[in-house]
Amino acid sequence: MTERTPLTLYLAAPRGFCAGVDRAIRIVEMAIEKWGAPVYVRHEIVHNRFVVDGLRAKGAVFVEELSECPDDRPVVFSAHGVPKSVPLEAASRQMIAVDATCPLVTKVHNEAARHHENGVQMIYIGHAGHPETVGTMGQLPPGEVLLVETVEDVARLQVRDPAKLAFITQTTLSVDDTAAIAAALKERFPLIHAPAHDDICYATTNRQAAVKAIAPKIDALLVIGAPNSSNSKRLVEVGAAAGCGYSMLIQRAADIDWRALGGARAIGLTAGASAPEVLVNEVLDAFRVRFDVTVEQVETAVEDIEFKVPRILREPA
Ligand code: 2E6
Ligand code: F3S
Repeated sequence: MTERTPLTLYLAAPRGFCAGVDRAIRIVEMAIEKWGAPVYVRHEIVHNRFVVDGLRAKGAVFVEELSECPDDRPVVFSAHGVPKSVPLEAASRQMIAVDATCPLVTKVHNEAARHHENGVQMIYIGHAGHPETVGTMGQLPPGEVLLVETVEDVARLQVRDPAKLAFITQTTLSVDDTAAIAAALKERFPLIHAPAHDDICYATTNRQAAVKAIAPKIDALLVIGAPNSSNSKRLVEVGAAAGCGYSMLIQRAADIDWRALGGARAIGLTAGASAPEVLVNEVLDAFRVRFDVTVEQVETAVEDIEFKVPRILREPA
């Protein structure tokens, strides 16, 4: 038998599910238990095919718009949040609607509403077209929230009154890129109201910090996550920015380009906030088949946050 090449896998921690994802999945499961199948879910509950397929097998039906749901079945809104018009429409149709928006996204919605009530125009740092962006911008009337994606966008902004401005952010952005955009906003609009830090959530922050911690030790980084998962894609970018010449998003073990990893002796592995740990184990097993693997977990933070599900699911049927 030929000897397998030694390889060290640096496993980032924290990685994988955050409290908001865990809660959103529990909400769909509990809704199916409470009301039976089918339960409709507006948009992928979290951006992961394996999670979505698992819930579909239990009786969830995934749609993109509320117009695709019947009035007489419960609907769950995804963890990314929805524009204000969506729960209003559900109420007007007298639907049972359960909101699985992550509480940390709802906090940003509330911040936008509070500023708006005070006559403050909002600037949103985020990615165009992402459901969280659509949901958060959709908390206020059209034109009240201006979108900024890059430092260059800041120079192009046309605001109503530079003295009555505030900014908020998407929760899954790159911490470093966002700091640069926030600095550009503060330079152009010195009176702008800024959130205490930014609105990037603890899970996004911790997962990016863990990648930065392993980056100096590794030849390549693999991030388990979906192509439409913002937080997962940011981990790939953070790895590349921290010096990983090869930083790649994979959905599962079958996506690994073994030839590209050929000469690597130290590989970093992490998972986005919507990627289940079972996929991490699948990737570890795939490496063990090909290499003599030593796993080293690098833990840069301990997470013990848990979010309660909405009251309607905690009450008896
Ligand atoms: C809700 C808000 C933030 O694409 P994104 O990273 O936003 O979403 P997921 O589903 O990949 O991650 C969880 C999540 C949900 N993050
Ligand atoms: Fe919430 Fe952050 Fe997760 S906003 S869903 S805790 S990635």
